[in-house]
Amino acid sequence: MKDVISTLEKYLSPVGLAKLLAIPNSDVHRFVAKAVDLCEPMKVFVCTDAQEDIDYIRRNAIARGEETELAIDTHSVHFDGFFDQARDVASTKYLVPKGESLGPHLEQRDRDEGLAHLNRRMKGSMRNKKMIIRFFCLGPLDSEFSIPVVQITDSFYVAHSEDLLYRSGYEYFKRHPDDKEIFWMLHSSGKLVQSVSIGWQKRGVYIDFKTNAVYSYNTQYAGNTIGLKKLALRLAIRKADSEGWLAEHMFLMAVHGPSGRKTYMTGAFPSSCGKTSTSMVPGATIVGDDLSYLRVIDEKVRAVNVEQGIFGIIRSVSKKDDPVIWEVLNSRQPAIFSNVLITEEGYPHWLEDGREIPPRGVNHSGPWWIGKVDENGEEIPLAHKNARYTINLNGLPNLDESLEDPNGVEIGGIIYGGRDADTWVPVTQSFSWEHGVITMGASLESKSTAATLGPSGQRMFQPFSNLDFLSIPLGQYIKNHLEFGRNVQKRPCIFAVNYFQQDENGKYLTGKDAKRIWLQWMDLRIHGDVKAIQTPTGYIPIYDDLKDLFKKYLNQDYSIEDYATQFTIRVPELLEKIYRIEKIYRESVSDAPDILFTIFAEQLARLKKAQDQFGDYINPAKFI
Ligand code: OXD
Ligand code: MN
Repeated sequence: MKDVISTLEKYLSPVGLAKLLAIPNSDVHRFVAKAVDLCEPMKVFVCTDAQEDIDYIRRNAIARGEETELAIDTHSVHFDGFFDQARDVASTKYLVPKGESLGPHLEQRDRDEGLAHLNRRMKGSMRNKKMIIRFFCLGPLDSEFSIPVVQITDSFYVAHSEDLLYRSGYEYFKRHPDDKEIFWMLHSSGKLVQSVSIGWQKRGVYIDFKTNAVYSYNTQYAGNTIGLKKLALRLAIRKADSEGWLAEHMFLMAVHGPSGRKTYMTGAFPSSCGKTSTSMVPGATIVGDDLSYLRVIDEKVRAVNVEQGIFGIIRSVSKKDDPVIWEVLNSRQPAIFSNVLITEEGYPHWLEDGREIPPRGVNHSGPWWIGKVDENGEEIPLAHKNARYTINLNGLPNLDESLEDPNGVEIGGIIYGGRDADTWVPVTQSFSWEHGVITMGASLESKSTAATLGPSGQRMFQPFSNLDFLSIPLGQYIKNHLEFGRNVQKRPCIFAVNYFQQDENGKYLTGKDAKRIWLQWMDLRIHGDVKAIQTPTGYIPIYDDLKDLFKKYLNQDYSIEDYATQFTIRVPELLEKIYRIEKIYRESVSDAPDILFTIFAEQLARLKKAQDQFGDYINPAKFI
């Protein structure tokens, strides 16, 4: 590349160049110069934090057909290609220098080969397009948690989504000229037909952790393209590893307990396992639904929401089960719907929304009608299972006041959960920090969902709900968790939840509204307000406490029979789980800490002892 400024002058207008050079950081200029030199855009738009620039992005997303305005004029819809509907984990790879490895669980490619491949894919890829340059900040502005990000994309939909999801950072960049710790994102949609990326067979995402840069091409699906979401998470995990904090796939919310007390909790569940609906439960306040950074500050665990919006799964959002989200999605609050069905009247519909199915409309397959089939003769549902909505958190009636607090909030509880039909009870508290990290976080399993490409419904190893995004060896990541809790005065309590227990006919054993009760119980436990039953796998609630909570918060009579079924300790399944997980750690995690095997052995011994005494399926009353 020739000189940075002359390259920029070749591609940027005088106005764009002035906006860019107002950021006094030569690393920023160099990254943009490299990007224009590689992608050769027809035009470049530098987006500041000014409202007129932000309006320009949305207007263009619509004018260029990446989005279509809906009946409610603040709403729009975006469609991704038929085969570009989820995160492509297999094609998301770390660029690893020769001689290094991130272990068998992470997709990786030789860095030199990968960079050469990227250059081939991206060279000239924006020749007839406009490139957008945006500046953001992950975490609240001007805080210990802040990470500045430059995002370059040729998709106005991506840039518009980021407006709803992240904190604008142009002025932040101007205020911090010497910042060296920037994340760099470059996305190119590739060939478009009717504004939809069609090159999915050659799509890819490369993470170059040596330079904190991520490159994504031939895809539009937000999980593969919105650099600030899961792509930045991968870089943040490495940064956190080297700086002694945690970057997690966790919601952040406040449970409101007795006498107006608020207890902040984070929760890690894999995608499409209830993070958003948990953080939005009636009676609670939300800080974030997907990504949190956790730091020890003054010997307390404090956390922030990395984001400022929600890219939520819309399937099964209904007026009855999700009244808060429903209300927001039917209001004039700005929203982008993706891969839903749009009726002739311009309203969005989605799977399991509790309404009558419209006979026809438009969805990710084009015009749609009941009974439409794909090329294999399979019926196309009215909307994709992974259809989404994108909204900003500001304006939510249940938004917690701490969203922009630069110091974050103090965490009282950490929750792990997944789609588990037959093993865990609805809620358990760990015996200790280490017990929680190992038997709940590191042992998490969940059925795969439509949020990632590939078959759904298969039991998967999902440690900390973060395996898809890990960028350091798993053993090291576990050691970081263990260490993190060691420097804390009052460690957060660790809990495991399971919303997905099923009976032998596949019927769910708990109602969707019950998650509120498990949260209220956790609040009581964190503050030492109730006792619990000690089982081989942790502490579980006493029936009378749950009975009171069901009455108080849901006005429901919780029966002792339901309690007994839900909280039965299923010893064979629990033993099987330990064998499965231990095998994975023994065979494929060479850096697993020894304490992990000790804690597994202790749990195994407790379960076997209980089995000898009470049998395979143990009524919780036996442990009193
Ligand atoms: C998400 C995901 O979109 O995890 O949050 O897939
Ligand atoms: Mn997620």
